[in-house]
Amino acid sequence: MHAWPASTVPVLPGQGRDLSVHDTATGGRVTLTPGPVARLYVCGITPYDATHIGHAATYTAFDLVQRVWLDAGHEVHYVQNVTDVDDPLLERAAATGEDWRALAERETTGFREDMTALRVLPPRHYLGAVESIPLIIPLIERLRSLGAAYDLEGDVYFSVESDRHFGAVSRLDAATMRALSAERGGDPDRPGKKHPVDPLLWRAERPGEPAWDGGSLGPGRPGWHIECVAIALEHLGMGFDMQGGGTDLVFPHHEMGASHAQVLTGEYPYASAYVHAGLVAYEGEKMSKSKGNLVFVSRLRREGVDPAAIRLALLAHHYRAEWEWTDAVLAGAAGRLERWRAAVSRPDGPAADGLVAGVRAALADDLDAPAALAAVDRWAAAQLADGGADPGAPGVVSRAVDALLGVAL
Ligand code: 5CA
Ligand code: ZN
Repeated sequence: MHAWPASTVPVLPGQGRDLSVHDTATGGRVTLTPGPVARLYVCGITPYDATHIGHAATYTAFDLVQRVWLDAGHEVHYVQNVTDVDDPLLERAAATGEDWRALAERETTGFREDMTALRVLPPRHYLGAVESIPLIIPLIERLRSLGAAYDLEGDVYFSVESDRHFGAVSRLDAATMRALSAERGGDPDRPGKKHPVDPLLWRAERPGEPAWDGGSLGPGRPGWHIECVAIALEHLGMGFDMQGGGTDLVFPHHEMGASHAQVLTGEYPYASAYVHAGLVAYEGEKMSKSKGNLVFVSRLRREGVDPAAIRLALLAHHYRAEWEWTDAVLAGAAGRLERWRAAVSRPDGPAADGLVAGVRAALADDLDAPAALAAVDRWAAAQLADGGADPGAPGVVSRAVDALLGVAL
């Protein structure tokens, strides 16, 4: 699968710092020290509907990770998947009578366009579940041969008890795991399972559902967690720097992914940090496809909203916050964009060295985008009030805002 085009990233004078982030697995801060190559896996969309502001917020948060690492002198190997076959996609296609492949292709195309408009830098490898099936099957066969997988009426399950580190990502109690499993695609009440939260690795063919030849697994389709593991292990390898997604992926998805990989490789941990973005709400509830309270990026763009204003509206909230999208949030961002553009369009300005250092420090400190915006606000306010004598300053500010925040002024 192809990703989307990258906007150019200006190189700034000096060098950024190493990134410190809140890690879900430890519940505290970790400062990541990637080698020359920083390795990032961010879970991609399930393409059955258009990109909403919640998705955009999550991918913009991890875009900051890529930008901070680039600025710190790393090469970034960023991998993302597209869950282009899974229950919600098949259910939506069945409900509307559309071919599931056509639906997935259309929504993935829309996602690429939205990401391009928001200047989210693309992953280096962008892979669909369907095209990754040849990678997935041998992993499931290996889990079986290790005694970590078992068959149930033709389906194949992963045994969570096979991983002695199981639970280390989410650190949740058994009752909460069970409840979240039921809510998020699992089947804790299915009779015959070894453990209620054991997830599917391979779902045997059902009438009317797509299926692939699984070799010794029989015809069927892959489970959700093993999809991301197969793609991450193939393109990043074990022990990569960061696994990212929204908080709804902590359990079961990232917990199961870590366990699958740890059992497969005998190594620990799967990722150095598990980083999760807070869920964005609209009209009082978490924005979700199932609730239907969605604000689509494509709709805002069609209405003439500048994607840079959408991006600034997202960046005005810390990625871990759970915040609500409102018209006022967007209006505030549009006003800020206008002030910043006016400020950098003047020929001279106040010295900008402090601003570059301030934005760098804010982002390295658990991606504190609101603090980074405040640093730019201060420079813009001084520029608009009193101006300054440094002829290079507006250009430096403009390049820093572009490189580190992804906003073209
Ligand atoms: N395909 C899987 C991951 S492998 C999936 O969760 N797809 S998704 O389309 O449902 O979500 C894509 C990303 O957007 C996930 O990281 C998810 O946590 C995030 N996301 C979904 N809803 C919101 C929201 N309201 N606010 C912030 N992020 C969200
Ligand atoms: Zn995933």
